[in-house]
Amino acid sequence: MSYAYEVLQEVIARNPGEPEFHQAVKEVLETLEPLLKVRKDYQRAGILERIVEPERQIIFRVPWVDDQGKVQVNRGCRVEFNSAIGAYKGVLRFHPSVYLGIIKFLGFEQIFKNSLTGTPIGGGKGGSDFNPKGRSDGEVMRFCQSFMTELYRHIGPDTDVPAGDIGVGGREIGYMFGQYKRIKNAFEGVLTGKGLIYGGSLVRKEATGYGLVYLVNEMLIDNKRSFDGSTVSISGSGNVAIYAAEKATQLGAKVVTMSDSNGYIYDADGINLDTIKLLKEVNRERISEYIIKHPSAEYHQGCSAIWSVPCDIALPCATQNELDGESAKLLIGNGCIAVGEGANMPTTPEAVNILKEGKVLFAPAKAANAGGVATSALEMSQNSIRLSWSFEEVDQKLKDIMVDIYKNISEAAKEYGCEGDLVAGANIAGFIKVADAMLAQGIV
Ligand code: NDP
Ligand code: 2IT
Repeated sequence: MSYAYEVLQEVIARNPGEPEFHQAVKEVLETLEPLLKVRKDYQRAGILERIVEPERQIIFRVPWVDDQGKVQVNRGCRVEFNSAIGAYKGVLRFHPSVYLGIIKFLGFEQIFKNSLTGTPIGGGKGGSDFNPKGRSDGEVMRFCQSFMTELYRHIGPDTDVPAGDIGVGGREIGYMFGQYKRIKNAFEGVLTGKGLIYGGSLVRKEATGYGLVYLVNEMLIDNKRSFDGSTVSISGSGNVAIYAAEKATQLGAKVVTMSDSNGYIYDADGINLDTIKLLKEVNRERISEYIIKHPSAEYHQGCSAIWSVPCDIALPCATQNELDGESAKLLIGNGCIAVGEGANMPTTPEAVNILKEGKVLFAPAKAANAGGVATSALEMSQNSIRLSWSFEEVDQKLKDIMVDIYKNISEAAKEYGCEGDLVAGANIAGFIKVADAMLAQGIV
């Protein structure tokens, strides 16, 4: 039994009922095998046993009062996973599906993703089972204030710096920042994704989607392909999806699908992003409304069939495990040449294998969506020096980071005998830096 396999069995036994966390750990540990064969010092120092166990997990009650005067109670949590290379960094997710297993999978992935960015940030993640959908601004504000009233004591600009994810956008970050500042009496860069007029960074809003396209573009160029003239299928219609669509369109692609949790739209003429931004960013409406303005487009109830739409490049940007084995077969059958993960772990392990066997180029989330957190790190730098960089400056830094990530993960894959396997390359390259920092810092 290999060292990695033994640790994986222990993770499954010690963390029952957390399948997403098991899935994320399994993928990383399996791909580390070639590295662990040559780096026996990792086993001697118990690196794997330590890296799979969060440094700290905080679970707390979030009571608030709804518009009807009824008391509501949600559960909040923050998993501070690893601080070997920097303060904990990672988002807060507000979605009814949130439980510890999801936050732990996200937090675990964040360690390696953050390491890949080349910036000094550790891994953490948090969230709540609160559902902002259908809630008034007042309700969202009261929830966010209650959430921060507990969270504030665990975070800080040099300790743990949360940001936004599913269900946490500019509005929620604003309410949480306001409450933190009020309690701490300190205006500091404790959250990223802040509004531009109170310490936010230009490009942070666009960063994950743009970064995804920058990285996939490197992968395409490396394989003598390009976005120009290609048909792109995107799932989701949130922050990541919208700006992935924007950048892909700028590079000459036609984006033909987008979705929300109710269904997807197909617009053969190319999706009109102004309509999507109005629907989603301003009015918080359902994507089904798109066809009212664009009657030649189609709306389909349910999300899974989105991958049956023929495309050259697929960018899953909604949520975990949204692209399964069947979908992978459909994509291959329709001639898809590349998949780039905008969401975290959107492709099931079965689908990843099918895509690999089908020779589809595959950019894994840890690398492909790292532009968001990388730009969060740039926001932290700007907060520290109390200066703001221009859009062009931040965008250029983001582009350079994504190009570097692609180079590092493809070289790592090659060095460890799995050329072209960017899943392995990303896991190995992200892991080495954290593991070596842990070695240097002793048994802590
Ligand atoms: P948003 O909340 O802005 O958008 C999420 C989108 O995905 C919405 O269209 C939502 O539809 C859809 N969605 C959510 N849950 C489901 C589900 N269970 N089934 C189908 N569709 C669903 O989130 P983001 O765009 O910020 O995040 C999307 C993904 O990208 C997540 O996996 C996140 O972890 C990841 N990510 C985000 C980063 C960021 O900077 N924001 C950085 C890196 C990764 P609906 O509105 O109906 O719920
Ligand atoms: O999954 C992610 O990397 C994010 N949602 C962004 C994290 C961050 O802290 O900006």
